[in-house]
Amino acid sequence: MILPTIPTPDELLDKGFRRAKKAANLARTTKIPRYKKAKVLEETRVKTACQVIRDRIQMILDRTPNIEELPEFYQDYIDVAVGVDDMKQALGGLNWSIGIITQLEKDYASRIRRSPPEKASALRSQAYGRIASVVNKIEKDLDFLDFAKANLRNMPTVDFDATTVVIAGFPNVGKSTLLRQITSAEPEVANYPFTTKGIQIGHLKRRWKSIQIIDTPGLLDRPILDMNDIELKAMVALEHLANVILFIFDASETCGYPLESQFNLYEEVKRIFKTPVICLFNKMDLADNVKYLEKYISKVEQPMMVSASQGMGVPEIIERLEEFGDGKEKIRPKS
Ligand SMILES: Nc1nc2c(ncn2[C@@H]2O[C@H](COP(=O)(O)OP(=O)(O)O)[C@@H](O)[C@H]2O)c(=O)[nH]1
Ligand SMILES: [Mg+2]
Repeated sequence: MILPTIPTPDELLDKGFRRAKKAANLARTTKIPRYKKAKVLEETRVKTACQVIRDRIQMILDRTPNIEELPEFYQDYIDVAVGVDDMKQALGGLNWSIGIITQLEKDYASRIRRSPPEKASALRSQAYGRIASVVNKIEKDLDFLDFAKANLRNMPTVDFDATTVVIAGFPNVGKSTLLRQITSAEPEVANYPFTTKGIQIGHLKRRWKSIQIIDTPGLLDRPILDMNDIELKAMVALEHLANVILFIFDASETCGYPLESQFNLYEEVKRIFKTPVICLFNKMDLADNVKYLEKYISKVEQPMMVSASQGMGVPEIIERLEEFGDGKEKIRPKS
């Protein structure tokens, strides 16, 4: 998501006052009766300063997407990354300042018009002081929006019409290998709050549907019970997106995690997500202790035996994925 560039209060004020001076200089060259001149010029300065500053703030509001109108996944994402309430408060602050500046413009324009010419300059200066004070009051809001802009850059580009598959499983079970095998192109890498590596999104186009596969290093690869609130929120965001979860076991245990622990993670994922889960037993080329493996295979529904690095079983996985619905069913307005 690209948010507009956010100025500092000083930049806003500089711009407003500089443009006001220019406008007054321009007005000076026009024909104005002598007795009116000082008042006209000061009024021009106040009005121009107010308009320029107000327009700049309005532009920020206009170019910031309305959070409530975004798909639920993005709302969750923004909430985890920067906080939706804080974001709304900052935008509210900007809105407030526009109202106050509009009021100041009206007040001081009419006061200058009604004042004796020798008082015009003092009134303009008073108006500038008030404008500066309003703009300085939104400093924390501007700061926050600048922080939000930095944090919401490189948000994952999600295709809300595609069947969305989220990959889970311990580190080194073969998630990245599988993602690359299923989707031909290099996966797109995007930021994801509270994962260090960023998420990978791969796309697969079939004749009649598109499938996107998301790998989230650091999020679905360790016991969920260890997670903090924010990590859990990041997981909920994924849940809103996923049509199906692909849980990957390393049948060979060469990843370093015994099947027992892998099975516990699988049970947690099943418990927390309401989304259907497909189980894959990967690295079948290395698995030799069939009896031992059988114990876990028999505990899951419709397991698939694959070898991601050899491409074995990959067409069958794609066929399974095609059975699932697509993103449209997942999008609902946030209650
Ligand atoms: N022998 C074998 N190795 C595999 C297979 N799938 C993945 N690997 C290897 O396992 C290691 C970890 O794979 P990776 O995809 O990075 O796992 P991730 O951490 O879950 O993303 C890499 O060295 C892969 O080459 C497989 O089916 N068979
Ligand atoms: Mg990986």
